Amino acid sequence: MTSLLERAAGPILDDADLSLMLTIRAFELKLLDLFGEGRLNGTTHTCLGQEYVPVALEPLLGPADHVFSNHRGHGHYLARFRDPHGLLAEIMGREGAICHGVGGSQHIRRERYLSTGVQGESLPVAAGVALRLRRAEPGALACVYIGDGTFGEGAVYEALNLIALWRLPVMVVVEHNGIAQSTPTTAHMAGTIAGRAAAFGIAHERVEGFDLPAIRRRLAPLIARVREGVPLVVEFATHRLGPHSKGDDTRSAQAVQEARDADWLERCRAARPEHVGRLEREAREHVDAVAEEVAARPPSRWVRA
Ligand SMILES: Cc1ncc(C[n+]2csc(CCOP(=O)(O)OP(=O)(O)O)c2C)c(N)n1
Ligand SMILES: [Mg+2]
Repeated sequence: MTSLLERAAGPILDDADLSLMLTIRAFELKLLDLFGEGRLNGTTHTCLGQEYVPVALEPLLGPADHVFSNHRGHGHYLARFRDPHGLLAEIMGREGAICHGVGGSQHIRRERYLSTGVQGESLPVAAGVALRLRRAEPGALACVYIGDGTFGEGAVYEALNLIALWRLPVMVVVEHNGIAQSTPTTAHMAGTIAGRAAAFGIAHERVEGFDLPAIRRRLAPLIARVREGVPLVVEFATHRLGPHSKGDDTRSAQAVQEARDADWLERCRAARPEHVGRLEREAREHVDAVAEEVAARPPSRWVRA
């Protein structure tokens, strides 16, 4: 039986996973600093607190799989490509930007990765891509990240209907952080995500906590079934640590504190303060060096081919 202390401290994670999660954390904090200094344009939505979700899924996905991301997508991109230089250059509009600086934080396309800031837009697109995959590249899937609030979009249900009816290889990953911008889930969602998936006969799995090896063991056979045309909704019960975007946190101090108490990093630090502290420093130094190098680059130029 695990002791109270062990449970408060959280699971022991692999260094490679931890370093990737910490790099995403450091990247997001750096972005908020750069915005604060007036050095970035546009907007940003950080995934602070949710970093472990794409890191958990990353080894379960392959290069033939498509990933559809949303407005809160930096972690999704970094977990897939480990490319903080390209992403920061994209957000800063510098040479080496993934999309020549035209897409910015929310609109990125690279190989089989596409993000959009338009809520609910990606699910119908993913359904179409999955139809093509089923016919032309059996075994590949489309993974779509959406938030709980995005379940308020009608397009989500049109897509779920076809995904179920046509047995499309789609995995919908719901990052359920309990809030949509400023509206708590309790004030915007009737019923549950599980109930909504069930209405279409789609399998649903709810994931709590951040024990990455355990999550992977549980999801691996379900994702193998997705590849055979049995779609899946995976709901991660997670926490948004930061504001919705920048400086627009409308939550009560108590709600923010609850998110902090649940933070995977706090719990990992508690388990191994020195070890995690060292990895944290390394990640911060790495991201600082990336930012310095990218900020010194000339502006990116969009040259039509
Ligand atoms: C079609 C559309 N409507 C509204 C918005 C503005 N908007 C951006 S994020 C957001 C809330 C999304 O909440 P959720 O899906 O829970 O994702 P989270 O921000 O919590 O990660 C809203 C309303 C938008 N981008 N697109
Ligand atoms: Mg949300």
